[in-house]
Amino acid sequence: MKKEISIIGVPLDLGQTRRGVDMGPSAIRYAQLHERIENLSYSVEDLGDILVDRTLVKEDHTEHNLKNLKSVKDTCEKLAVEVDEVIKSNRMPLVLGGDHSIAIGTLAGVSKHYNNLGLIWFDAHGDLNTAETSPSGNIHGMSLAVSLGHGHDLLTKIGGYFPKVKPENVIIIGARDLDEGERAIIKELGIKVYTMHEVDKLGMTKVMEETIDHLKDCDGVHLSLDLDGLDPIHVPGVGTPVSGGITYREGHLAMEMLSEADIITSIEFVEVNPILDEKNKTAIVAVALIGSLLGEKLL
Ligand code: EXY
Ligand code: MN
Ligand code: MN
Ligand code: MN
Repeated sequence: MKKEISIIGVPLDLGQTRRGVDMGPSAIRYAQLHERIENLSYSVEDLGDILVDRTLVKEDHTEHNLKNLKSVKDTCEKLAVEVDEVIKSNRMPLVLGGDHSIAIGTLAGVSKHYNNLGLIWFDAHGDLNTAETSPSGNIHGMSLAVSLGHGHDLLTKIGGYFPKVKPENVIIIGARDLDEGERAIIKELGIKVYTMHEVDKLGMTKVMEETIDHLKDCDGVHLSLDLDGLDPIHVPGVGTPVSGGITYREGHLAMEMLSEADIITSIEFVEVNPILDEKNKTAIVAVALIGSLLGEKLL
């Protein structure tokens, strides 16, 4: 793993309708992210937050079933530029959300640097809707589809190229709430999904061994971790909680195995909503998981 990390906050809450997730980056910083990473002998720089232009919201009510399209697009474009610059300067981006629509921007900045990017999508949801299939019109439920090249042109073409990732290089872990249209696209594109059924049945060790093996020919791997992939008992501060998720220990084991395999080249942690949280518990879990991912060990 690269030993130089650049933190980028993305205080975007417009990819969904529950306010508060824009405070996620602050909550994660407050949980001592910087210190935690520095203690692992990384050189850390915090680039601050991407500017979310909320004046665009008033223009944002025309597009069919795509809430706040212009605002999300604008933020993702800025994020893509910043992520691109971080990678060009030979550092690893660590992006803090914000809702999961920001993955569109992160991947637009990351993917151009790799010929065969792998993507681990840790989530209770598939985020594989399009405006045609979405039950909510919330773009955070569409970000993986967009990154695969499915969705509105204004989103799929961010960064000037598409798709950002090939379906055979995508692995979803922790899914337990999929819409009908998402199930159809999973089948159509042959996306590898470890639902909670597979996590229960195989155990997290096997899931991660298979994941790491599946991505062995990739020249980079992006981890997009939606905190709602974990069980809400451990992370109450998420906007779309679903019971029966990944446990705290399974989450750590997954991060520790990725650390040992040394395959992750860019990272994002999303959907921390301090307004819904209990004493910043969710941000604290996020920072602990990032610690494990970056090589923290007890002995
Ligand atoms: N599938 C539902 C929708 O598209 O509205 C819920 C999506 C929640 C997305 C969360 C953040 O991962
Ligand atoms: Mn998500
Ligand atoms: Mn989710
Ligand atoms: Mn740990």
